[in-house]
Amino acid sequence: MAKKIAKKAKAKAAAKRTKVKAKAKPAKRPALKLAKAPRVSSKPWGKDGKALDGIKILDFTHVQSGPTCTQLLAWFGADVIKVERPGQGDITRGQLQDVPNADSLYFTMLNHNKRSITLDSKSKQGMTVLERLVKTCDVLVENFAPGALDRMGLTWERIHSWNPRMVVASVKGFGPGPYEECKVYENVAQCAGGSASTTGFHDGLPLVTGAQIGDSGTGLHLALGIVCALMQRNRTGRGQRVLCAMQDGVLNLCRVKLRDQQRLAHGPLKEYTQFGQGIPFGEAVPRAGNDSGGGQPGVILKCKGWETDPNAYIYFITQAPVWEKICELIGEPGWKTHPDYAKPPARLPRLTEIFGRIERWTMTKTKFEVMNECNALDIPVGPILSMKEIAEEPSLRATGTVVEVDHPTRGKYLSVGNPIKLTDSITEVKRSPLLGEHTDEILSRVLKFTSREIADIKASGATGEAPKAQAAE
Ligand code: CAO
Repeated sequence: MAKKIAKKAKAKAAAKRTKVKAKAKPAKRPALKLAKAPRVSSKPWGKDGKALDGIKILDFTHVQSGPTCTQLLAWFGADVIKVERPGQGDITRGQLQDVPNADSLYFTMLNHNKRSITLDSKSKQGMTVLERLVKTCDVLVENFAPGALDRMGLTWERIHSWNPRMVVASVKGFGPGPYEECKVYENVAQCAGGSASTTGFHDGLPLVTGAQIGDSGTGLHLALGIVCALMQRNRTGRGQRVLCAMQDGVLNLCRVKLRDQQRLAHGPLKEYTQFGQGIPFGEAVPRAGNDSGGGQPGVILKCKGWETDPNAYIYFITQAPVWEKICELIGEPGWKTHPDYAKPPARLPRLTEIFGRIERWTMTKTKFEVMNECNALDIPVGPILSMKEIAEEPSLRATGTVVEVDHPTRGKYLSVGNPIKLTDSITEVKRSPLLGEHTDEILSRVLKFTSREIADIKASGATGEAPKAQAAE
């Protein structure tokens, strides 16, 4: 009997299990958490405003590094209000002037799409205006000498108490450390950031490069820092400080050289031309002439016309994957299989001879003919383009990388447009402002001072003289 009951209970339990199984729903996947975002726009691409619409920048920058940064932000749609000292303004307005009584190209090419207000920040009324600017804007960008902003009375603590949402972004020459108080210009940064010691030929002087990696390079870094700080503010509600030291910015761009410094501890840098020439390496990364930083042997070679044209040259890289095509092209098919030339390690000690042979071929053609013939075979080469050729290049005009801008006092001039292309935030390059051109409209429309208050501010001399009639377009 007991056995019968146990059997029955077992059968019941089994039936229950089957029932449960039948009832059981498939395991639920955890729901995908989609990022919260506004509805997807149905407006045509490029017709739904700009990336940084609504962001106001208090632009306290001058010379090159800071203005590069705020120009980029302005191109992406931020309202950039450039605060300049009455009478003089940004010192570059008068530097390297080519047209008398007109803002220099130095200034106009770095300050597009901005508004200018003149303000003596060291006067009482000037500080009243600045306070309202701080309370109204999202970001303050400056590249004064170390301590200058504090001396003006605009300490981080004060700014943060006036507007805790404000991002305060600075370019300085050096970060905290022994040199933090130093004033720094472009070439100082190139030297201190490791660029100069690694640029030039191994038996020559250190060289600075024409690319403004200290100024414009650091401005570019700062712009990224600002956009990140604004993104974080969306979550935290508070602003923060952003610092880009020019030494750090240059070093970041010289990253491959710090890589080579460490490789040097494990033996000579075999892809450097000096290895093939049998020149011993010292303790520090040497200047590598025109060697490529990526490890693929590359040099600058003469092209047809080099005797008279200083830019009739081409950068040629003997990339391993296209070596056989190069051999065919230059008429050395035997090198494809010859043990002295077939493999990259065998070629390293023979690079001078190999490039000499390639140059005998490039010298029979213009740099553009070399470019066309090589690219047809996927062999990467770089024609040395002069600034004249770049200025006249139709494809750069078509993409807005080179733009013609009209200016009321200097007329038409060429500038470099926004090199960063967004499909839904199209850059329109607008001329730089005249000194103090927007003082009135900023005081009244942006900062909402009454006409009585504006009259008082002006009478105090805080904004300097009103711009002349020709200043308004
Ligand atoms: N109203 C009143 N005073 C103003 C003003 C205004 N609107 N704008 C600037 N000033 C004052 C500053 O407060 C400062 O006064 P103090 O010296 O009394 O504090 C003064 O003008 C000079 O400013 P500065 O020291 O920044 O300018 P400088 O020409 O002597 O130095 C530079 C220029 C670039 C070397 C320095 O600003 C610097 O090292 N900046 C950081 C690094 C940098 O950006 N370098 C790149 C420059 S581009 O090659």
